[in-house]
Amino acid sequence: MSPVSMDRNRIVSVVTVDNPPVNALSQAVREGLVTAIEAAEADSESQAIVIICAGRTFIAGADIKEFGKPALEPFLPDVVARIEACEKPVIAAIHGTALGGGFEVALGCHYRIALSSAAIGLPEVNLGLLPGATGTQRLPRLIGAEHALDIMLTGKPVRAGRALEYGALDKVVAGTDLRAAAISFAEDCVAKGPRRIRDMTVPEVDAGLFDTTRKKIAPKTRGLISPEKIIRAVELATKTSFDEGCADERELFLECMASPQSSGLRHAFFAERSVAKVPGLSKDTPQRDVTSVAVIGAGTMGAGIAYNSLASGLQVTLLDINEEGLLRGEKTVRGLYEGGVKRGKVAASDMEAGLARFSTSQNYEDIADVDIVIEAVFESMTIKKEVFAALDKTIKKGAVLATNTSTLSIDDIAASTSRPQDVIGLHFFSPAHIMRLLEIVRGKGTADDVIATSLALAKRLGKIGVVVGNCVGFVGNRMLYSYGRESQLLLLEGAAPEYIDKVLYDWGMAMGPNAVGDLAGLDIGYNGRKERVDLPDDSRFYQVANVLVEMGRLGQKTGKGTFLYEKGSRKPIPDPEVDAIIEAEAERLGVKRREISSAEIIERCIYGLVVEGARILEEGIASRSADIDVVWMNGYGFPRYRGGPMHYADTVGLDKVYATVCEFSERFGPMYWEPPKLLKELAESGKRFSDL
Ligand code: 3H9
Repeated sequence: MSPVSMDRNRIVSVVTVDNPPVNALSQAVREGLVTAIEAAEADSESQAIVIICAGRTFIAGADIKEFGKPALEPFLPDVVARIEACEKPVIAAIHGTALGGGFEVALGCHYRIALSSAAIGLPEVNLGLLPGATGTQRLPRLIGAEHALDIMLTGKPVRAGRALEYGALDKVVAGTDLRAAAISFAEDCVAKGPRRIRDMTVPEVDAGLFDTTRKKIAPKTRGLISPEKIIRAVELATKTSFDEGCADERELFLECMASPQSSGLRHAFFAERSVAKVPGLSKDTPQRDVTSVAVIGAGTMGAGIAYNSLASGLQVTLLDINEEGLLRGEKTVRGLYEGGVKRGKVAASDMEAGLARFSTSQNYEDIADVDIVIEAVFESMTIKKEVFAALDKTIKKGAVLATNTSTLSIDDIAASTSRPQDVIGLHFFSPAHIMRLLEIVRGKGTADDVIATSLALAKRLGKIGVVVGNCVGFVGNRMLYSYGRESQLLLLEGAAPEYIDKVLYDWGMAMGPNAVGDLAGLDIGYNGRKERVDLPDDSRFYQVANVLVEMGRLGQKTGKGTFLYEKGSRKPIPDPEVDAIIEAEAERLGVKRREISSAEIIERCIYGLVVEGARILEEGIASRSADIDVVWMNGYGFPRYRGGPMHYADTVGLDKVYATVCEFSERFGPMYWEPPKLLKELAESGKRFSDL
């Protein structure tokens, strides 16, 4: 049965698209739309046509699942052109979100009516694309180049009220009966007849608009190709005929579609949605009620988690046995709220309501009734065990007991309680109220409903929860060890810190590894390594960082780490003293220094990640390679347009990655570079991680 149906209400034909969940423009929908428009046009009783959608939203775009496969006719630009060519007025009736190709279909219509709760947008840029069904040519004609550029370059949806002001909509109606409102509006449109955007000219634009826009977006679009193509397409709309502009848009769109960047961003889109479906965890798994949270430990992380929980509507108690620390934590929470209000991000009334749900305590008895505890104390197994033993004695039965440890064993922590089924890892990333990743670490005893509850909590906190298994460092930090290890070895072998950072930054990482170390504090990793008993027998392992910490160079907080920092500045400045320290260490350890190419830096650091990722998959610590990608894109600044380390390896080709890893194993020894069996098998059978 076609997902597009039609009925008639007196003189108005109503075409309904019903393709759950979001009415994406699959081949069947495209074909159905053309058939319906042709039938309505041929119907002598019909004088106007409404296109409306069933379910929760108007068409949310092209069907992204079809991308990367051979395109099937009818093509969307032709569908849009067919709608526009209709002799009878066609009206798009929008509820939910008209996005991408969905909004382009609406632009092919002659008029647009929407519910006040609806939004329109062209989010293709988030998928490494540009609007490819004539949106770049139609929207500037309708609302002017400046607003059109803004909508396409930010990719953000625009609320109906604002879209009406821009002229992107013709009418906005309150209430919920869109069908009735659209039919009545369509009757009014009969006398006006079709109004085609293709016949309009773009309102005059400021001569400097395109160059100013290029400069304005440059810092945010580093490395991306589609934003420039969007600007070029809109510029063409101001200079060429509609048909020429559409032909050029098509070419630019196909270039974007074929790029590895779009493949990476599309992978990111689906990967971030797939993490919520955990293999082996039924989607009907019951959840425990969570309305109150206690956060143990009022440091930066604890205060950030407390603020994040308050902002999500939860009742929060921040507990610390140290009074001074508790006061500081309370001040941090208030400061985060006040900063939000000052920047206009938080309403003053929300701050008031949030702080009214906030309390502090130094006494475990005060939190006995909470639904979930999130421990965020110092990263020491001894201290964590003491805290969990205390929680076990005081907290009500059935509460979730979570630890924010970033490396320690969940099972060992759970063993200090009588209820390992309630214990789980919730690994937040700093700053906790901003970073989107939440690693949800299941211990061997963790109950399914505790995992389901944690996934729901992640969503409530505005985070992407990724369920992983228990091992040292879980997925993210375990892989970070390999990445950091290589960048540290490269320092000894002759690459300067600022050179390594520049190469990886230019490759797309949010920051270079040395700048990240200084930001986080080199002592954090140093103390973490002290807790570990399984470090490799290698005197070079993180040795530069070790020496710097022992000299008191902890990073930004001490004004010097691997780099120097001027007072009040976060800008890393190369320090000749550090170069001398590195050279001396290399000599002491007998490491031969040499010239190192940028390609080697990238391969060693990124394949270091891939090799560890493959081991993590082999051991079942992550169930899918996409889960690893989501962790690295959302917690560690891995460029989204490369789709995460495992997707990146897939795009390079695992045969090539495997060959390089074998070469590194010969050159640098098998201790770090022994190729994982899984990588070998996939490479030899011509498969990818995503085939698993
Ligand atoms: C485009 O249009 C190109 C054109 O210019 C040119 C073409 C020639 N296709 O996000 P949710 C699935 S590019 C296929 O959890 P929400 C999604 O995977 C496109 N599937 O819901 C998920 O599946 P599952 C431009 C799609 O309520 C389910 O729907 N459009 C698509 O939180 C629910 O999704 C966009 O970029 C799709 N287009 O948010 C819009 N969209 O349940 C992309 C969603 O199996 N979509 N799915 O995991 C969104 O932004 C959000 O999904 C939306 C709903 C806001 C619509």
